[in-house]
Amino acid sequence: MTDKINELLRRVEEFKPKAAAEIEDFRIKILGKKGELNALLEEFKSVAPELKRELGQKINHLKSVATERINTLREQMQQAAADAPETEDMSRPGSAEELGSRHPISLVKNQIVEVFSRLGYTVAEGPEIEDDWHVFSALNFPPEHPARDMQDTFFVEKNPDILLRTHTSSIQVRTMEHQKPPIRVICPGRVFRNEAISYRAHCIFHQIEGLYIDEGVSFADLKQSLLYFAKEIFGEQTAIRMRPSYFPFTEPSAEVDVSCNLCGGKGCPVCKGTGWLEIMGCGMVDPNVLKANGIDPEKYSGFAFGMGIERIAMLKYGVKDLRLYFENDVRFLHQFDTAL
Ligand code: 2NM
Repeated sequence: MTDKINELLRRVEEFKPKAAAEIEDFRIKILGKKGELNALLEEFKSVAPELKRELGQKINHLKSVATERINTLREQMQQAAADAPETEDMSRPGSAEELGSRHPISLVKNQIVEVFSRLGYTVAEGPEIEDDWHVFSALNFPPEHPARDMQDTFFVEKNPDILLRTHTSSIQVRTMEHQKPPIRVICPGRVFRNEAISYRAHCIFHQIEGLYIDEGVSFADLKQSLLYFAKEIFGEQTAIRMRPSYFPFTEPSAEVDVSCNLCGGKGCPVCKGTGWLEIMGCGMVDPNVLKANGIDPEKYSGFAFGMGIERIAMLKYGVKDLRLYFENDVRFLHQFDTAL
């Protein structure tokens, strides 16, 4: 047994690890529960009593030498790692952080909101999943109106009362519910229509609608507000014209065109030779809509307007295909970095 102890002592003293993991392996092998030291102690139990004293001392000595050696080797290994020269080349140039850029739809939305906030409008928002009342009934859409058809509107599950809003006018209905005139709100948001996707149509797009209700609001107020808006967005030289139109929620209603900036009104491929570009719809809020929303049409009148943000951005930036707004190709998105 003395030979075994001496042999183990020699191995402990000669142990020269190359890596930190070797030290732990060695510790388990020698000092671990099923290690060689415990095997010796097991053997020690059956040693003759007169030899116990000497052998016991030898084993204790072996244990303390082994423990100490392992601790020392561990410390040396840690120190060596800390002292090792830097392997990274600290003089290499850093990798540039690429900055994101604002989406053109957000840029144009912010510009439009900015213009109307100068006219005293505040921003209102509302839910994208709506009910029939806020999207259609409160806005004077008759029960058989084609916009209510499956063809145009996305319904949520099988309930015909729950649907994705097809315009942001539903936000204005919600505003009229909890606010008495004077009301001046601008409502940006995502809208949803069941349309085939092409360069000029998408099933998801962005609208911004405005509503102004007070005593004595007239069509002349509407015209001046929209002329101011057009000049702010498309430039001081911009003119507008209005063409009679129809919407369920306004009477009278009109389409608004701006003079084509590219040809100065002479006619070019962008304005299809007309000198004018359609930018929005508008009108005087139908008395039926005021009544449905608890506002007395004898006392109050108002105007409303609505536009597609994608279309305004296309005209402003010359974007030819609506689908580009939804593909998020950074080569497209980065072109608007400094657009504002
Ligand atoms: C448009 C065109 C004309 C409109 C009407 C209303 C409300 F809530 F007052 F009835 N909100 N938006 C409106 C009017 C929207 O978008 C082309």
